[in-house]
Formats: sequence, structure tokens, C-alpha cells
Amino acid sequence: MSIYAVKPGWWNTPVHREEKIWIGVALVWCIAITLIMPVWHVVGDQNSSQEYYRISGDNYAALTDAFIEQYKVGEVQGIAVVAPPPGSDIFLRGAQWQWDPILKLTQGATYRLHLGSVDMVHAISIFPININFEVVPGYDYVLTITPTSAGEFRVICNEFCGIGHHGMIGKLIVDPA
Ligand SMILES: [Cu+2]
Repeated sequence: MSIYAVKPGWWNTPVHREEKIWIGVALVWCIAITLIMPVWHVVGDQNSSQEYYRISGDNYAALTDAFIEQYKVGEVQGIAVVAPPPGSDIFLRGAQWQWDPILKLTQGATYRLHLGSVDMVHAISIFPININFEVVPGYDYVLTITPTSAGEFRVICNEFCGIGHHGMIGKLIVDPA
């Protein structure tokens, strides 16, 4: 008998059959949820429209300003409220640290929503519904949207963008059809 004889313990007992089954289940589940991601990218009904353009922050700001000027109907705490007609191109701008303008949309109408950032990476979350989209500066992302429920929604930034990030909360209004 060797002087290095190993004492029995949890580290050298064979893996129990039930534990092997659990490891197998966990492995299969890992593979399944990894595969779901690319599959969902094709069959999911909330995917982005894959339409985007390169644009400078200044040019995106100019487009947003022109849009606001065209359809402005009011102002809340210094932020323009804009009521564009159904079917139109609408613009939402992320900047440190606000989303503007406040969009006033109509339930059931379809819009081409442009999303852009004029300074750094932001990400948009429409609360309380589960919609998230990353907005990288230098791009104009176009999402075709049709609001299905009426009400007031919070527009939250979910990508840390500096000291005022937590206060970067905008508003989206959907009027009933
Ligand atoms: Cu942020």
C-alpha cells in the first residue's frame, strides 16, 4: 500500500447516476437556449426591421429638430410634444440625458420610428412593456412600429451613459384609436 493512499471523500467517489442525469439535462438545456437565440432572430415577431443608415450626430439632431418643428403640439417641462400623422416617419433622439421629443401616437397606426443618439451609446426601453433596443451613435435605426395598446409609457435608457443616466426618462403617449 502506497503512503499516498487516498482517503475516500466527495472528490474521489464516482459521480452518482442521478447527478449525471442532472448534468445531462443542464447541458441539453444550455444547448437548446443557445440555439433558440438565432432561431428567434428569424421567427420572432418583435425583431428589428434591419433597416439602418450611417449618419452623424449633428445630422440626426437636425432631422429630429425639423420633425419637431413640423408636428409640435405642445411642451412638457421644456420637452416638445409631437403628434405626427399615422404612417409618417417619426424621430426619437437620445442624448445625455434625455429622450426627446415626447411622441404622441395613435393606437393601431403604423409609423417608421427613427432612433438615434447624438453623443454616446444609449439603449431604449419602453416601460412597462418589454421592448429594448440599443442605440449606437453614428446610426439612424428605423423600426416599423404599430402601438397595440393605448396609454402613457416611460422611455427609459438602459445603457449606462454617465452621471445623469438614471434620470434619462422620456415619455411616449398612445391615444386610443
Ligand atoms: Cu443611459
